[in-house]
Amino acid sequence: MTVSLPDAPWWASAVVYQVYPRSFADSDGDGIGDLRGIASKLDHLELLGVDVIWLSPVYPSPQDDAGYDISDYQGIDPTFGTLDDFDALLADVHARGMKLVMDLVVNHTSDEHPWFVKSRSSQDHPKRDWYWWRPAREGMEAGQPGAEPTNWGSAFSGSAWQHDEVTGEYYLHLFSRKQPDLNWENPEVREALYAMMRWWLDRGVDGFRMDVINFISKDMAADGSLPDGDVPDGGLFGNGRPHFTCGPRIHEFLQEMHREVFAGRRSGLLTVGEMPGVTVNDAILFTDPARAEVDMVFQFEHVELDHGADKWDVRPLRLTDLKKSFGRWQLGLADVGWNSLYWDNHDAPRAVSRFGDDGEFRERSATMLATVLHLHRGTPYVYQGEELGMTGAHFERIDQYRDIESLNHFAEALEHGRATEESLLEALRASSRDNSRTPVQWDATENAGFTTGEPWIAVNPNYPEINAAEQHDNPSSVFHFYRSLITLRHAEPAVALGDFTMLMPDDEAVYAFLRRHGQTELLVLGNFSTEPRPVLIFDTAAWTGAQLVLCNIDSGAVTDDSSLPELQPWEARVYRRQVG
Ligand code: TEU
Repeated sequence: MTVSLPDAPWWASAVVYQVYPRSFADSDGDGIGDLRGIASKLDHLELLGVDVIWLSPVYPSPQDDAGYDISDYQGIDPTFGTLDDFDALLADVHARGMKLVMDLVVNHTSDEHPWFVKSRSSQDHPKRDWYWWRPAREGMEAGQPGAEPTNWGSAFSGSAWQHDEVTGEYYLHLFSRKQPDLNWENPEVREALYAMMRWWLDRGVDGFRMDVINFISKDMAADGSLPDGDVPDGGLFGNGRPHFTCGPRIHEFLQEMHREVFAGRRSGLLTVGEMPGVTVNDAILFTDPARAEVDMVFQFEHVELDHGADKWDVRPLRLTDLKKSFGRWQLGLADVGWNSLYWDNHDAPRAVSRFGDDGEFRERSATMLATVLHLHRGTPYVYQGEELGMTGAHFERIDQYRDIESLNHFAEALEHGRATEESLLEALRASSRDNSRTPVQWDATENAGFTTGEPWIAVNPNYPEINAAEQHDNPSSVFHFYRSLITLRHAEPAVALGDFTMLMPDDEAVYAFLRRHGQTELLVLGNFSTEPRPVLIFDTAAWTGAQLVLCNIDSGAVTDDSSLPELQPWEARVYRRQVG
């Protein structure tokens, strides 16, 4: 049962589940997941208890970046099904009391989108200015090395500019060559995108997860030029990020979008902006309800704490850094705005393999990570398979990878002699996006029950042990633990709304905090290590006799002693007491 919380937005007590359709469930044996596959697994999501499904892109797409390169915003890729399949899925999701949120990818389109095909056709085409076309750098000839309009690198290796033979100009693509950036400076572009968004809302969808939405406003000078970025030591390209992250018109664009698309619509919609590089101060502005921009943002700080020079250079996570970061976000958005909470998604390696122990303590570390995350203030997101404690792919060979970012990085680093094949494979094993893109493990039959065909990416060979069928029947499984966490958020206002106080900020192994709402106080404890660890909080005696609400060790901890028992490896506990 979900308690209704007066004065609180509905999503304070909601949990969102991300479906990455290629890897979720395949209904027709082509090896790629599809809409009917998703429909066939709604029982699983209903049993889990999630409130909202976020569907990664299912639109027509050449699939250069797994669907984040869209060639038609108002259709469904035949690989995934039809609009009728979509409507049927949406109706079923609604009938089960859940909502469905679409992925909105409007920083860029596919180069095969008719808008870009027209834009590329000539310098005079009315759609020319819908994208970022620029001539070669002054004094240089188009196509020459270094003649790109700016020195920015793309997120997927190489320059962010592509020379186009048809007109001799360059177009901007912050991601792949097949993902040209839309020019949001042009009001016609914005109007076309808003109309498309209204069309989906009219169809019944419940909101949008907005892909790299804080990149849409670029730092353009009055003469139309864009600035060069600083080149890091030994780097091949300049860093353009400061020139397009939360750019000068970003708030204006989001407020306009809100007015044009969301204002006056039914309540119960959800908007979440994916925002790499967003700071707490930016996030307060983006999520202040009075400003009418978005409900919440995905920030990236906590998933970059283990990065060295870049994402391929992984360092061990210092727990104190994680606490500092999460603590700052909790405090920053305590009064105004709202946090979203996540470990995993289709771009990140799985947290159980990254911050936990995916060997001996897989279940315990997966459930500990989940407890710590879900008990923060904010809306938690569960990425498919996370609720099963699925582990990273850790592929051995380059031909097992499918992700454009991974493949391009491998090729570029080898070409420039920056690393050996062996060290690159090691970096991919830790950080590749494909780690989390392997098919959902439904049961112990061939291909984990994901497909009857040849899966587009290999199934993790551990599926006979880690799969949904086994966990549905096993009350002490990771799946049932996630259910308990979701039930707790639904039922306990202190989880949804309580104040947050970090405890033990300097401890490198134990994550501890309080949540307080009215007379109810929760104590959350998680051991991020394989050693037993003491709980060193000021008033342990106050917790004598407190109710143990949740624990990830079957035998459970007892509190009839005047101190809190030490935490076992990767143990998590949540206590509740009444105060004042
Ligand atoms: O991701 C944006 C983003 O900046 C990263 O998470 C990105 O994957 C980065 O390169 C990781 O190192 C979004 C989507 O979630 C991602 O799947 C798309 O590839 C990207 O935008 C482009 O649409």
